[in-house]
Amino acid sequence: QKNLSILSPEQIELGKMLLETGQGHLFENWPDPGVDDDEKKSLLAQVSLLNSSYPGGLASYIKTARELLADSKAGRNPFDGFTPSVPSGEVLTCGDDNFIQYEDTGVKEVQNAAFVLVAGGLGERLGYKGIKVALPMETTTGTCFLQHYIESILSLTQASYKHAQGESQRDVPFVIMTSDDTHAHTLQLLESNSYFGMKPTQVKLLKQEKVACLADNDARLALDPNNKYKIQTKPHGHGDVHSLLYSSGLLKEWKDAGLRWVLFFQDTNGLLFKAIPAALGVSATKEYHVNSLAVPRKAKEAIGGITKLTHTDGREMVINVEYNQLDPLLRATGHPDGDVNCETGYSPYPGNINQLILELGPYIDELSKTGGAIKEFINPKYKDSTKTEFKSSTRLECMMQDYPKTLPPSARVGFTVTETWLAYAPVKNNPEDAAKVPKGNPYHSATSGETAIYRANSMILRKVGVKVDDPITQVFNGQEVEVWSRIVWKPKWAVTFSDVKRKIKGNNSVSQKSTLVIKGSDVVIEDLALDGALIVDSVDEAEVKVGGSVCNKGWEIEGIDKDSGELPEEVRIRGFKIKKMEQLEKLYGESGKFLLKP
Ligand code: UGB
Repeated sequence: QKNLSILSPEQIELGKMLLETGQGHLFENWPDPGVDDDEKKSLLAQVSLLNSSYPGGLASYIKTARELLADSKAGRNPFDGFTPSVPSGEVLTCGDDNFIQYEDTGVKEVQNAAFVLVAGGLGERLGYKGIKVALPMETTTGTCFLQHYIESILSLTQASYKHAQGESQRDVPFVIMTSDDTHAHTLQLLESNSYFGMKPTQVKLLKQEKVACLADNDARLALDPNNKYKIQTKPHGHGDVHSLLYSSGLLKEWKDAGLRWVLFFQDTNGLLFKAIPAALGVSATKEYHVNSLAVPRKAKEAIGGITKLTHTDGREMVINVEYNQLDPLLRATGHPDGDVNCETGYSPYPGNINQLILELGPYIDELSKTGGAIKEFINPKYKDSTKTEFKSSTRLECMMQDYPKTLPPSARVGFTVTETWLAYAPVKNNPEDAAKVPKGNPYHSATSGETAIYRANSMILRKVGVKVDDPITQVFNGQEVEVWSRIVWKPKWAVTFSDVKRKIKGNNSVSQKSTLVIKGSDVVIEDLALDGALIVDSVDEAEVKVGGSVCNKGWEIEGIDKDSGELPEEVRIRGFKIKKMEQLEKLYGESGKFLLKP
């Protein structure tokens, strides 16, 4: 009461709301006016931000928290009444006719799409101090994830225009969700690299705010132990992307501009864009409101399982069940072994890789009802079995793939499975944890993320008839990986399987020790025998044909001891570096036709 005089009317209203929702402890022991007034005002300014950045406001946050905390204390399971079964979806095999057809359809649709990257996570599991999108995706060229994503979107858009024949060309929007942990660095990375060739007006950064921490089962907001005028906050999860897109007004803007699709993806998957065109083709062909891309999942792998859930009351949904929930759900529903591989060597539940394609119209309709709020969960760590006290404060969390949970049964929700080698190689685990991954399960490390790029490109070249040598097995940072020829190309050379097929002619071979980097857009490889390193770059106006026999000492993958000396972090976490001994490197900087045939 005494302090009302120092607060604005809006702050007084917020204070009342807090008192009504059982948060009086926030104001306990406040000194008289004149002492700590700025600090008191800053607490209410923080409350105002927490209130405005949560759909429904803080009162709604506290209400949901109480309900979920009560459920958690009572041991109620969010899947009560649901039986899991294996759903059926579209299965794609890279390079077959079906794949090519879907890819073709998908490319046409790209100009009607908006791309959304969720990049607010700090990557604590990876133990990397910088932002993850700045990490090199592979170290042969040093291209970082963000550059690759942007160049892929630009090249896909170009390819889409070619199909459009005369329709007006639009710059497809690209949104990046950041957080306080990643925002400034992401902006700096973009600005210092001229947005990697994208128009700055195409790119929008939306920053997610953290949510208030909860101190106990009554959902009392937790104060910072070192500052009684500050509420502790923690990240709310990638599910925030929906409410941010909705409240930013972008969805409406996109709809008015005639867009039809919104594609979501995560921060460190260097393979994803190889599967995006075909997956978008599936969405367009099957008219899916929601399509999630999935890959075969190894039991206990830290990716969610796409599951069909059938309730005793008849409700059905196909939804991601997160990796920590799948095992208990299976055990509770008649599968005593829980999350185990079946006879294929994989879990029968396809693995969610959080690449979601939503149809914009139904998406807006749904968000108009929910404001973008996503079903949340809570994961308190209790001090003991009485479940009365927490070890540390907790908070509500939400995941972007839970969006379909509120959809009506009429919604068309599907998924598309494709090969892991083609579509999924995230960089999430630090070397120490990766080395402990059970044999046969993927490492999800910087080491496996990079070697997977070479494997995918080698496999694609094999599919179009190039004789690429078998890989050798090597161990880096305690992880056994296949090392294929280091084959890398820019998205502007090939952004679909069909592009690769068109640009590779005749009889070609690449030895295991080789490195092949194709940077120019109009480069045709014809009758090339490569045993060494070859790097070809060209301006868009140059037509280059590359063939003949290229033989030199090449570039070698050299293992390093991660614990020795002062290694840059991005080298340390992969356990190897590229040793450049000898190469043939050509740049065609003018228009014209050129032949490179040593
Ligand atoms: N992210 C945010 O933008 N904000 C946040 O508050 C948190 C994260 P993680 P996770 O495909 O590999 C997900 O931590 O959550 C971004 C799926 O839930 O890498 O453990 C962050 O920057 C799981 O089902 O992954 O697991 C990153 O881009 C499975 O699909 C993204 O969200 C798994 O990813 C994911 O964050 C996977």
